[in-house]
Amino acid sequence: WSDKDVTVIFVLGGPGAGKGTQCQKLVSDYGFKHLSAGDLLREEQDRPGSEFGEMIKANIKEGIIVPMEVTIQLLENAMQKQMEIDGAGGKNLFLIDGFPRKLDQAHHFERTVVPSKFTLFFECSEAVMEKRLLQRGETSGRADDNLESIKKRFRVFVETSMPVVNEFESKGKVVRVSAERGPDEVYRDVQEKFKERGV
Ligand code: UP5
Ligand code: MG
Repeated sequence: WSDKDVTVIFVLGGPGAGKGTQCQKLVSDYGFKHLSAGDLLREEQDRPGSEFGEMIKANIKEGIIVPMEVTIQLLENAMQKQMEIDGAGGKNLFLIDGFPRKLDQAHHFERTVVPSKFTLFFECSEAVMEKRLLQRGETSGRADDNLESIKKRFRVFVETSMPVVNEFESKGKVVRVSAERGPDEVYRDVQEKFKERGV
């Protein structure tokens, strides 16, 4: 696809930074479609007959990044499906949440699917993210919301995913928002920055 027809904003930030929470708010105010790579992987994991189910399950528990062929295919399918639903009059605005998590994924997606408009990056301390995730873990049922998995996710984020943010930053393609405060305060900052960027 061309970025003239399809707008993609990547939404990145550490585990528990609030990517999903902020995306939901943006969906209701701006008409974006929200595609969470993690949610798509969890759906695929639970899909009967999926050849990737076991691999996805094991990777998520360990906080390891699933091979991009799987994730990009799921994202592309979800975008295609959404565009078919919306038809010719659709605006094709997508928030892609939690992806790309590795430099080669970013390069491959932008080359083979569509270049991103920019990356919305939520900056948050590990102490705050840990507290949020442990609290969510009391009810979420997510296999990776436990202290051991959380520590592994933090490590992978710093070592493997931050280089993606840094590369986009060096190209002037990052919108950075502090995610330490409450959801509404964070969202106000997001809206302000989007306005500055002409969204
Ligand atoms: N909360 C949110 N915002 C708050 C705020 N401002 N103040 C106070 N509380 C706030 O929020 C987390 C919790 O905090 C919630 O309880 C929320 O109410 C509260 P959420 O919005 O869910 O944060 P989010 O950043 O989305 O956290 P999430 O846990 O989803 O982040 P991850 O990046 O860890 O999870 P994801 O689902 O993206 O990935 C999971 C795994 O899938 C990865 O570890 C990896 O193994 C795999 N994966 C891939 O391999 N490839 C991909 O491309 C994507 C995922
Ligand atoms: Mg999420």
